[in-house]
Amino acid sequence: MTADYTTRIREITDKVHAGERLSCDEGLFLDKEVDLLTLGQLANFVREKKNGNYAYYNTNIHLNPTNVCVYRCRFCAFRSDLKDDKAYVFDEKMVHERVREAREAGATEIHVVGGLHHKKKFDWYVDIIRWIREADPNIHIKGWTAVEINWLSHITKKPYDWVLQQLIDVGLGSMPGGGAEIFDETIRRQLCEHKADSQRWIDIHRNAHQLGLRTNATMLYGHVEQAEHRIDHLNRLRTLQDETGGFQTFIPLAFHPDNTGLEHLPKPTGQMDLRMIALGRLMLDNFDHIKAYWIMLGEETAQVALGFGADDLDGTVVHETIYHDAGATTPQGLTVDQIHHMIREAGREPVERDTLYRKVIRDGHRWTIGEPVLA
Ligand code: V47
Ligand code: SF4
Repeated sequence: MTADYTTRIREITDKVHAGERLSCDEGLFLDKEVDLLTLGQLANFVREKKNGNYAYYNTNIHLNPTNVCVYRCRFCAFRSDLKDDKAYVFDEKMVHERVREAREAGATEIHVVGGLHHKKKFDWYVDIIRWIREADPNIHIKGWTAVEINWLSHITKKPYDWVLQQLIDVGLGSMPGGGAEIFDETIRRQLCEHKADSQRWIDIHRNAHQLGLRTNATMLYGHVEQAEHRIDHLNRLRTLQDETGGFQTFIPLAFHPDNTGLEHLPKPTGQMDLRMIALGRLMLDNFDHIKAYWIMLGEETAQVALGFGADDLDGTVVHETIYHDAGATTPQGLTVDQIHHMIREAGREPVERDTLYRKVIRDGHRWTIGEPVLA
């Protein structure tokens, strides 16, 4: 360890303890040179300052209404061509069935995201949200990523805020953070050349925030990107959050290579997964929450992540397909008891939240929403 290294760590530690923002240079140093335990200790300090000992989860269910997609992202194993045997499209009856299942499971949230179908018109995307709302007036609909909003704007030739408003009018409650991948334009071109570019992703989230929707943000890591691209990505998110304050959670997403166009690449290691959680917590000083998405990390790493900067595990999930098509070996869902056990074993206190981070008060499968749960 050189004197310069020790001095830099001391300076960064002082800044973190004083609640000061880290620069991109400091982020790069942390990403490239600092050991996992130092990174984790710093991130855990921030995590406990922001969220105390709480670890959040929600009771949710996924709905991927179609896997047919006009795009061919190289990292995606979920998509299908129109005429593939595995191609599917949900209709009204199937949506109602999924909502009935959600209600029986006591889910407070339905997470809706899918492919961009070659033949489906704007109305179908609106109908999916409407059908959910008709079947359940209470469930929170977190749906359609910026990539879908961009596609809908393209096919209707209407601006983003018009598209978003139509969806809000039929029941959309918030947006997931997918489609961000890596913002760096050169890397993005290698991963997903034709879909919504970085500026569009940012503009759509800005628009959503202006319309009162809370959204999440993701970063896909562990493929061809380098530390410089990750820090640039986090910095672009931090800049938009300074402007709008509309992001709730940051979710680092580990690349799963099986059945993708990047199958030759190794899966990110547990070491890297924990580093990305910690780095996100340290750089995104204006985000309240960092999510360790257990489906993607595996239950074991997600549990450890609760001590490395994460304060949220996502939810019970049920019916996850995007990661399972790409080789995830986690279960497709967990029970509330299993999540409680994971959290308690990690020394944290489980708190069931709704999508907007308010406490969920339960009476069996019936629930009501309480106060925000920030410590
Ligand atoms: O945009 C696709 C990623 C995202 C692979 O907001 C892959 O609460 C790894 O965004 N390996 C969709 N990642 C999932 C997503 C998400 C998940 C959970 C919670 C929330 C939230 C959002 O999944 C895509 C893409 O970045 N993805 N294929 C793959 N093979
Ligand atoms: Fe289509 Fe989304 Fe897969 Fe890209 S990641 S190919 S946009 S389903």
